[in-house]
Amino acid sequence: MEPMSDRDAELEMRRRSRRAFLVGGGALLAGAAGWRWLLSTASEDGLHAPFRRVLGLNEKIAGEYFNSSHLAPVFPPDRARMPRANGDIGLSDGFDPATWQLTVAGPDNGQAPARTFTLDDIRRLPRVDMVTELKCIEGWSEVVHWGGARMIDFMTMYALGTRSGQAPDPQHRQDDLLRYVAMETPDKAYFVGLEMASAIHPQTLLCYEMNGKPLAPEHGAPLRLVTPVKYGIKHIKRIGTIRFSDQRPDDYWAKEGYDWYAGL
Ligand SMILES: Nc1nc2c(c(=O)[nH]1)N[C@H]1C(S)=C(S)[C@@H](COP(=O)(O)O)O[C@H]1N2
Ligand SMILES: [Mo]
Repeated sequence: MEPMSDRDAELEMRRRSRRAFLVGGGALLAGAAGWRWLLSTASEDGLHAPFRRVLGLNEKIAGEYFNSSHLAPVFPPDRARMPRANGDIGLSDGFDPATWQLTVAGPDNGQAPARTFTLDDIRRLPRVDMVTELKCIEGWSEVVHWGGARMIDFMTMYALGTRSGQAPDPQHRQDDLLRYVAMETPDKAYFVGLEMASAIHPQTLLCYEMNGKPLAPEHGAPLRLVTPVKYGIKHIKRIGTIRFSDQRPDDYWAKEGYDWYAGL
């Protein structure tokens, strides 16, 4: 192909971004953060050098972070159904949602004290509606309408997941992000690990609603993870603790022999 001028590249980038915006239905609900992410989707492999100049990305960022920013398909809301409640590990009896708090711990270096959040702290974040397919590794899937907040918005609003203690800025300060996120149920019986790129993916949500209703206990009330770029095993229900770390976290099903990434 002909080399592009910076000007051409900029126009092309705008065009692609606009198209990505229209195609990515869920992204219609996206705010500025989502827009930034959609721009970043145009930075995947196969683009001209001018593109990269326009975007101001270095190879490392483009490769490690933004390649995984592809969007999972979204569906019209009337396609949504209630999936079976599947898997109750970590959903032990005697749990009181009224006294639930989300604990967020930094890396295990004893520096950042743990912080706690209420459900209202999550509800205060920009609400995202997302209709995506929940795919279980056992072979079934269901389209579900989720309501919740983006993980990246949670991290940005409360300045979480970085070495500096500042709000994450994946495009400009990638090295400031810790490499992994671990989540576990309050009783620690179920736990998942995510690489940071997936944690900050625009479709990775902390969900408190399912098909227009508050999350039911068997589906993970008060708060669960949904990340349609991964199989259901990663969609931990009833999150109790989130920990940011540079060590790849343990993962319940990975320990049983499933792929740690469980990506789709
Ligand atoms: N705490 C907890 N979360 C969990 C599980 C589990 O056993 N315990 N199972 C996972 C699996 S295998 C799937 S497919 C989804 C199913 O979500 P659902 O019950 O809302 O359909 O939850 C995931 N999250
Ligand atoms: Mo599953």
